Formats: sequence, structure tokens, C-alpha cells
Amino acid sequence: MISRLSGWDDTIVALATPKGIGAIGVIRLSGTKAIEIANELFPSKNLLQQATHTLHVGYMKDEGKPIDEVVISLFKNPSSYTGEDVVEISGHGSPFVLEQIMHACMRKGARLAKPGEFTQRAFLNGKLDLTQAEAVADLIASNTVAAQKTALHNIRGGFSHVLKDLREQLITFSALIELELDFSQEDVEFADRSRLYSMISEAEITVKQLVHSFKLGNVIKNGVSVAIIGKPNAGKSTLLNSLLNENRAIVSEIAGTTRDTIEEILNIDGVLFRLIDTAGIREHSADLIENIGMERSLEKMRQANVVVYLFDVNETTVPGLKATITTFEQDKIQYLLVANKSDLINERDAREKFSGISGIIFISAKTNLHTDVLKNKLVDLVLEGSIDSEDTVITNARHYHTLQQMQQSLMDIRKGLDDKIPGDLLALDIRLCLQYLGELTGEITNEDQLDYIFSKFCIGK
Ligand SMILES: Nc1nc2c(ncn2[C@@H]2O[C@H](COP(=O)(O)OP(=O)(O)OP(=O)(O)O)[C@@H](O)[C@H]2O)c(=O)[nH]1
Ligand SMILES: [Mg+2]
Repeated sequence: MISRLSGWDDTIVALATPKGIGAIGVIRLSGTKAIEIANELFPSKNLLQQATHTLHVGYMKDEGKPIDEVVISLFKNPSSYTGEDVVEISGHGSPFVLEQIMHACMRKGARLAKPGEFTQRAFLNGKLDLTQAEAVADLIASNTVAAQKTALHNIRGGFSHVLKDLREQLITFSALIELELDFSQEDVEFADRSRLYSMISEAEITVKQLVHSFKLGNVIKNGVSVAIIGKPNAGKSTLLNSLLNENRAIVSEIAGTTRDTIEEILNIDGVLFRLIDTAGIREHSADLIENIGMERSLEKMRQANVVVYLFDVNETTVPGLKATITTFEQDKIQYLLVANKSDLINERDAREKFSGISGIIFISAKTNLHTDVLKNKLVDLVLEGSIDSEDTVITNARHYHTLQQMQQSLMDIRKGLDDKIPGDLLALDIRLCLQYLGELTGEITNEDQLDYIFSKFCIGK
């Protein structure tokens, strides 16, 4: 744990609300001199004598000159966000006025906070562990229900609890092994191997689930990429427009209308999708630009999380569709089969025609027939019912990589048990695993790493 960081003793100040005009603007001070500084600018009352968690209305004055009428909120250490004395000054939301309050605070000895410095202090004072602090940044950045939900779960310590349990298990394990080492002369095994074995297996399951959840977590944070792929004129651009509910892409009856890929964000039921309309793919084209477009389509198809394969229900043959399915399966592409232009054919006939192939969604992009079915299907694919559960979902790449290292070291421990390696070697492996765990929660980190993590926050948080 780091006890000293440069500038750690300073009292810091920052605007906590966005820049620009607003009803109110909040300036936040944190540090040993926070109350003293605010008090010098607030003649109406002696703030040094007020209780924690109290509000005070009055004029803020700099050298006797009024700046603004404000509300001051006092939070005394340790009962504050940072764990230090914190003063929040709510002024009128004029950038000009707020700037003056900030400058007055700085003249009285406060220093401008670095990005994330308030949360960094909360972490250093043990108010949050690193995973909770990172979840604060995720919550601020969240723009869907799913992202908000996972961030809140982790701020409340969802992930930390799982890690704490793991840590306790590993420490018990290591204590048993170390005990055995103390008595190594006597050739006794205190640590019941089958118990050790089941402990490690349990830990492995937990870590595996966390690693696995990153796939979903990443999707929650960054959105699911959905490439709309199909032959020219299948109606891909019409579908994009229909899903977005706007005329984003050019639609025409000329095959080869879309030349380049078009990407748009769509929020369906709280999940973010990145829809990609692509150039139609056909066997041969003499047109150079169309060929480049097709190359791009294939690239997008390979990169996407899900491919919506859109085909014209009237033009497509069953063997042709089966051949396409085979390619998708060979390339391990997750796909949805969507039959378009169902408005031009009797739906029952269409279903009859493709009755040998399951899972086709019949739609009409032009008339919006059953496009809601497609939307629901997309959401189902992503969530598979997992978001509503209280499971911890990993959304952070740093956590993911460290968990993978943990997974490897747990495997090494288990292999060590299998191979009956000496206790001192097992103990080494466990220490390594505990070290990874410490890196996750921030118990073991260095200053640079912390600065890097917190620098991604906004100023004032
Ligand atoms: N009747 C009917 N016509 C449709 C439907 N969807 C698209 N079309 C028509 O089909 C033609 C081609 O539509 P686009 O959306 O441009 O097709 P595309 O797949 O993007 O074609 P390219 O960009 O050339 O690859 C247009 O004339 C559309 O109006 C549908 O569901 N029903
Ligand atoms: Mg198109």
C-alpha cells in the first residue's frame, strides 16, 4: 500500500459540475485545509465550528468583495467521499463566477486537482478499493441501463466481495501449506490434500466465470457490433434505416448502391449496438470500387460480434442459403438468418419454402414487418438472461488481463498438487496468485500505475 504520494498533503480544488452555464455549479475542496480555506472566504459564519454534514447559506467574499451567494456543504473526515475534510460550494452556475470562487480558493492555498484525484484519495484512504474506484469512472461514462447497472454493482463492492472471498480461501490454503513446512522434518501432512484440491477447484471456477463474463462486460461497455451482410439489393440499407428509424443510408433499386460501410449506434432495451451497413457481396464485379467495398464487407463480417445475414426471400434458393450457412459455421461466425421482403410473398409460403432451415426471422425492412422480432432476438443473443442476475460482470480490460494471469497461476497450483510437488514450491505459486489478486484490488500497486488509472477520470471526480 502506498502511504505517500507527491502532493498528497495538499488541499485540492476543482469544479465538480460540467463547464458552461447551469442553474448551479459545484466546486469541491478536499484536504486538511479545506474547511479553513472555505472559512476565510465565508465571513457570515465560522465554518470551523460547525458540525459535519451541515449546510450553510451565505455570501462568498474575496478580500471583502462579494463574489456569489452560495450554499456550503461540510463533510468532516473520515465521513466524506475522499475520507478527508471536504467542502462543497454550490454557487450560481456562471462559469465567470465559478472561476472567481476557484481562484479565491487557490489564492488561499488550494491546488487545482488532477483528473480523478478526489477518487484517488478516497482509494488511498481506504474508502474504496481499486475496482470500486474504477467502477465510479464507468458509472460516469455509462450511457445505457446495462452499463449503469454493472458499474453500480461494482461500486457497491460486487466484484470486491468476490475477490475478498477468493483471497480468504487462498490465504487459508497458504497457511495450511506453510504450517506443514514448519514441520517438514517430521514428514507430516497437515494440509489435507483433498481439501486443498477442492479449494483450488472452487477458486478456479470463480475466476473462470469472471474471465468469461468479460465477453459480456465488454459488450455492455463498448456495444455489440452487428454487421448487416448480404447480396446487393437484399435490403440491407433499408434495414439499417428501419432499425434506426431515420433515412441514414441511401436506398435504391440499383444493385451495388452502398459502396462503403456505414456505422451507427443504436440502443435497444438498454444495450448498445453498433450497426454496420455494408456493400452487397456478389460473385463478380467489374467495378473496382465495388470490389473494394466488398473486401470491406468481408472484413466487417469477420470482426463483428454478430452477423445479420439478410437475404431476399424471393430471390434466394434453399441450397444457396445452406451454402452460406456452411461458410459461417466453418468460420465460426455468430449469425442470424433474416429473410427480407416478406411483404411481397405470402408469409406461410415463405416459411414453407425454408422449412428445412431453422431460426430464420421473416421481416420486411420496407414495411417494418417483424423488425421488432429481430430487435428482440439481438438483445436476447447478447444478454442470454444474464444481466438481470446479480452476477459480477467484468467490464475492465485491466481486470480481465490480471484475472487471466490468476487463472494460469491457479492451474499451476493444481498441477503442482497433481504432481505432488514439495510444499515450499506450492507456497510460491500461491503467493504469486495472491499477488495478482492484490494488483486487482490495489493492495499491491505502484504510483505510476495508480496515476495512469486515475488519469482517465474527469477533473473534479
Ligand atoms: N418490397 C420490399 N422492397 C424492399 C424491402 N427492403 C428493401 N426493398 C427495396 O429493395 C431495393 C434495394 O434496397 P437497399 O436497401 O438499397 O438494398 P441493399 O442491400 O442496401 O443494396 P446494396 O447497397 O446495393 O448492396 C430498394 O428498391 C428497396 O426499396 C422490403 O422489405 N420489401
Ligand atoms: Mg445498401
